[in-house]
Amino acid sequence: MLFFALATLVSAASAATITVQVGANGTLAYNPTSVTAAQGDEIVFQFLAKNHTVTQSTFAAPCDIMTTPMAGIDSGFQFVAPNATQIPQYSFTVNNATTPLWFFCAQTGHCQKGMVFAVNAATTGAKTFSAFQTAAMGASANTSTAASGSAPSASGTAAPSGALMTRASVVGMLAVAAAGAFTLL
Ligand SMILES: *[C@@H]1O[C@H](CO)[C@@H](O)[C@H](O)[C@H]1NC(C)=O
Ligand SMILES: *[C@@H]1O[C@H](CO)[C@@H](O)[C@H](O)[C@H]1NC(C)=O
Ligand SMILES: *[C@@H]1O[C@H](CO)[C@@H](O)[C@H](O)[C@H]1NC(C)=O
Ligand SMILES: *[C@@H]1O[C@H](CO)[C@@H](O)[C@H](O)[C@H]1NC(C)=O
Ligand SMILES: *[C@@H]1O[C@H](CO)[C@@H](O)[C@H](O)[C@H]1NC(C)=O
Ligand SMILES: [Cu+2]
Repeated sequence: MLFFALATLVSAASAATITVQVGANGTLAYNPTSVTAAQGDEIVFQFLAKNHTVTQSTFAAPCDIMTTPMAGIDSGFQFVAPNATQIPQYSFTVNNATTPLWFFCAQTGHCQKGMVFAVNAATTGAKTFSAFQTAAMGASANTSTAASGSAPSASGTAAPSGALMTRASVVGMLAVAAAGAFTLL
């Protein structure tokens, strides 16, 4: 019990921000591809090019948006013009570090090219990031999984960094919170 209390305290005190680049240098990739996060850590996705998404799936169906036990979180398509001077950003907070979270890009064909991402994937056994990516690359193309684009427009008015952030808790077993945020960087 004492250990639990201390662990909770430490985890709360050390909440970190983990930045993930999406499509850097024109690649169909998240960088890094897989991260380890503690409860309370915020994962921030910076969309650097093209027209990608961060969309939650399951290990079993890497290229389909999760529908059960709850709707997966979804950044929607984030288009970045070649001459863009601002980039869209999307973030969510990890509420349960012992539940692995699986993601893919919903742009046509990107998931099948290995554009997938994981939080707290196992490092050994059947459900590693590598196994997930391999499964994604063997998944049938399925354009009906395209993200719904529920996120707000990236063309925000000039505002202090973070001021446009909204946060919507996602309830249910998966225990992640989604926040669509379009910070002008
Ligand atoms: C993008 O290119 C820059 C410059 O070559 C390099 O420093 C950076 O590591 C690259 N990033 C990725 C994700 O490939
Ligand atoms: C981004 O991709 C989606 C899905 O392919 C498409 O519907 C949308 O028009 C694209 N956005 C832009 C600005 O090209
Ligand atoms: C495509 O995705 C939808 C939504 O996840 C699913 O209902 C459908 O069965 C999938 N089709 C194929 C061919 O995988
Ligand atoms: C980018 O290029 C498009 C098309 O030429 C133009 O309409 C837009 O104003 C440009 N945006 C910036 C930020 O330069
Ligand atoms: C966290 O996830 C694990 C594994 O999925 C689950 O057993 C546990 O009940 C979850 N804890 C909370 C507080 O939701
Ligand atoms: Cu993509």
